[in-house]
Amino acid sequence: MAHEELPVPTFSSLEPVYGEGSPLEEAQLRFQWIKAKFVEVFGKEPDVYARSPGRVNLIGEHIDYEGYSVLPMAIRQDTIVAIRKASAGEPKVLRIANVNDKYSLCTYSADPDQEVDLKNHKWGHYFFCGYKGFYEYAKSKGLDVGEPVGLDVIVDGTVPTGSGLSSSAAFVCSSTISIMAAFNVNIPKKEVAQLTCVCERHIGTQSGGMDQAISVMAKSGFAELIDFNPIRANDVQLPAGGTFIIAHSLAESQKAVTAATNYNNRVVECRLAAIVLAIKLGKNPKEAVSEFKTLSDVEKLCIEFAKNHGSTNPGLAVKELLKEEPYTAEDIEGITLDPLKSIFENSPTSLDVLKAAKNFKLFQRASHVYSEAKRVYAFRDTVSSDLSDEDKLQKLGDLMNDSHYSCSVLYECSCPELEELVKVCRDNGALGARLTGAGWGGCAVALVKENIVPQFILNLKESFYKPRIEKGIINNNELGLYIFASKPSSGAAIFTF
Ligand code: NG1
Ligand code: MG
Repeated sequence: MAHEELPVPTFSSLEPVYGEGSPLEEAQLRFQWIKAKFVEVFGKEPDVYARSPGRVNLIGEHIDYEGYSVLPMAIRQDTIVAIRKASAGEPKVLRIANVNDKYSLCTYSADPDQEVDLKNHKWGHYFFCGYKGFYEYAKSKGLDVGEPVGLDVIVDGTVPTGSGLSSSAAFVCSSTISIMAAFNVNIPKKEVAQLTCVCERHIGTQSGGMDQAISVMAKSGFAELIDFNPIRANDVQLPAGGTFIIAHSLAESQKAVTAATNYNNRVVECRLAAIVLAIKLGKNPKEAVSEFKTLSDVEKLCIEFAKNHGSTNPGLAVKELLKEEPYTAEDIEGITLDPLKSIFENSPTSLDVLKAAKNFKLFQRASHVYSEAKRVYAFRDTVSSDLSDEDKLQKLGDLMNDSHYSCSVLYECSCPELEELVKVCRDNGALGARLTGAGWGGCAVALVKENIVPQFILNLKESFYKPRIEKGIINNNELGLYIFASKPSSGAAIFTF
């Protein structure tokens, strides 16, 4: 059976996930600590634990929400949620605590229908998203999970936040999976991936499904090509001799806070590009608005257009039919014959985007999406080609560099710190380097030949991090959190012990 059809695995020991030796010892200590903290805060032991990892996206940025495949791998850093389901007589309250005292206790009533209070951002909101997702799923499937009851929860996350490594999805997925385990609900991983993607949107970002899909479906030793509609994970064995290094730009990307001008803005621009292309390609405006939600929806029409011009590249339609200058709202309304507000009337977060936006760069965003979608397949095809490992690595590096250029120049989701970091990586021998995740801060990922990894890390410390240590931005002893090599780690798991 395809592994996405299987349920999230349940283990009674840590070895299957954390392996042997020091990672295992570290994990054992961590779980003991979580349990002790749980008893200290709630006076009882947890029923069950769930873990879900962060991820690094190797290629395919800002295209998951447009329906295109992406190619991430899970990292070892993860979020663990320990949970106890209260009995019917106990207060119907969710109490969410953290092993890190920096995060104070969050409480919510157990009513899953209440909205997430977006005006008051709290770290516990991510758990509550997962909680809502569980009940929404149960309702949609007609599952009887009983009346809501109280839940006691302790969270321990090691994925750095605001880094483009998906601490949010690690948290939402481990939350949802812990709740499912506490309620004895067992469903295929692809359904967990789908429902966690939808429920994380309660936080106010119109995310695609990459992060949740890889967090739930990852397999140790493999990157995954993730397809959407339906969600599928295809194993990708990376060539020998190369290592992915993750390095933080030290600019924090607060996606939930900047959504209207950054992330959601791009989702809206892509939607508008799809509508305008559909109209230019002969659809009437009403039909274009109702049927063309993403650039992948309009791809077929673009390819037909391209074929009439001797090409198969949907990017040709973008080049010929969209103007390079930014569109004003009036420009677009002249094409859609409908006010933009009415197109997005059911999406409050999109209306926020319209309020904040001066204009819309449809040409640039669509050019990025179609070219990035092609690079993902080129990456996959390179990996499975009969080139030598050396040549494969070189080609993968080139694709990563092209992806970064497109993110930076066409999608404009980079920032000065990331630009500097990517350049430092390349100057120090990386075969390729690019921003990873949403961007506007966070991490870069660099592909480096295995034999130069220690020297590469030393050089980055010297040229990128040392000046920042001197300025007091980070401490020397925290450096390991900001630059590290990563191997493809395994996906979500449930632990009972
Ligand atoms: P990060 O970098 O984890 O915030 C976000 C989205 C992804 C994807 C990437 C860009 C969420 C939960 N995740 O990831 O779906 O669109 O940006 O490729 O919003
Ligand atoms: Mg995130």
